[in-house]
Amino acid sequence: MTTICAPTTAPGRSAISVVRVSGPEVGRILSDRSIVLAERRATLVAWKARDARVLDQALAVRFQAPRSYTGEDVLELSLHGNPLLVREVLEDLHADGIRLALPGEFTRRAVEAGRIPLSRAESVGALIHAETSQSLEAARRVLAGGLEERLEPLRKTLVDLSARLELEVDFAEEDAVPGGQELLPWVEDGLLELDRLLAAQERIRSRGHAPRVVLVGSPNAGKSSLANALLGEDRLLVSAIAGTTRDWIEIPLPTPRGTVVLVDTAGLGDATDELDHLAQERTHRILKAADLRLVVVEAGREIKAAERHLAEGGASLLVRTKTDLHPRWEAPQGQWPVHVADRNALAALCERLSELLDSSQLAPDEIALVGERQRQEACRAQRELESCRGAIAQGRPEIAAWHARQARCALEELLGEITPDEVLGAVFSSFCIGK
Ligand SMILES: Nc1nc2c(ncn2[C@@H]2O[C@H](COP(=O)(O)OP(=O)(O)OP(=O)(O)O)[C@@H](O)[C@H]2O)c(=O)[nH]1
Ligand SMILES: [Mg+2]
Repeated sequence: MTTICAPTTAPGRSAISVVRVSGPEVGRILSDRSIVLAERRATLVAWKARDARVLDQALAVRFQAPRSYTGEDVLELSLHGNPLLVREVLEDLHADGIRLALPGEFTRRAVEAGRIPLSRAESVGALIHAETSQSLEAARRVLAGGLEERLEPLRKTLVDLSARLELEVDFAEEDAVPGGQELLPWVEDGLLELDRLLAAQERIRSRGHAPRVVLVGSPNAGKSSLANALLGEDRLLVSAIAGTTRDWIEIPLPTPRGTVVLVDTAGLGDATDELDHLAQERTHRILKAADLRLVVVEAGREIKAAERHLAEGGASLLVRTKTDLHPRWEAPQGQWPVHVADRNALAALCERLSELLDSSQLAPDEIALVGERQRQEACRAQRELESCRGAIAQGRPEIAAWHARQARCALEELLGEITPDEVLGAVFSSFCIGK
């Protein structure tokens, strides 16, 4: 195994930058520099280049194999956080025969050394890239071993299921009625469990980013004014001239339950020139990425077919603006009347937007799968269990037993107990360098 090194902190200036070295040459690198480190104890050292120049005063920690992140000898150097300094240290190590780690290579070594199963390693990547507190929590639970704990009973059930089905095969000739029917509830329970894990992942994934709330409507409907009123600041350009907003603009809106992203757009209507046409095209494009559409229509006016269409399909709210100009008008059921100075209506709308964040909350003991690979293995286990159910119903225990075994294999691969090399390559290529 070669020895590898990489910065483990983000590039740029900071108080501290950490460089990690892992592999059998760690001891040699230290003794070449006459540094003696007690294991797992932070020690201030003068970190020297190979030509004995002092590069930095660094805090060094040594982890001895196998009690380290990678399972190998590891050295972590906390340097002053200047990218030039970090580069000098890495170049010097490189000249010493230590190569730069590939993305995710430290974690890959941890998996190969049996320090952590693949399913947990994947959650390390998910933890670093999580953009919402829900996806962060989901990754944290898998990293803490929640997935193995959760799937162990199912794995045991599948082992027992195959064994029982094989017994049915052995005794089939003595039995007049084809057996295995009493095992159907086991299969159903397994399917239900996989369903739950997949559904939780889907919920978290669809909220892997802050929810996007797109304001859409005719020119001059009051979209930008409504966005400003919700934000409580004069952020967007507003005017009585139709067609004020051209590009779509994203602005984070803090709500009591977290942040949603408001997206103001160019008004939709009869395009009068090339610019109008281009601006409206952008609005249509961003609408596809909306988690919620706020269809903005001035109060008191007839709703156009296009607006009704936007308000009916999928997640949307019909908001009626400028109610101060139409004091006698009453909003029909299900529509949201508001004007820019109506604090109560604005607060109620903001509360409604924050519900978008709530729907993705994890229940206290809920576990969600992490990443595409885990999802695919869970789907494979599901397909095998469905085939198993079909075979039992047809009185074919030998075929059912085979599918039950395949379902168990999928589950073990999901957990990373069996992992082909190319799977490891695919998983870790999406990691960052230094992880
Ligand atoms: N009285 C009153 N006027 C409003 C209200 N909301 C918006 N307006 C006015 O309506 C006009 C259009 O407002 P905008 O917010 O620019 O409308 P828009 O939908 O963003 O328009 P485009 O960007 O052109 O598509 C401006 O003159 C605003 O001052 C409101 O609640 N009450
Ligand atoms: Mg506007």
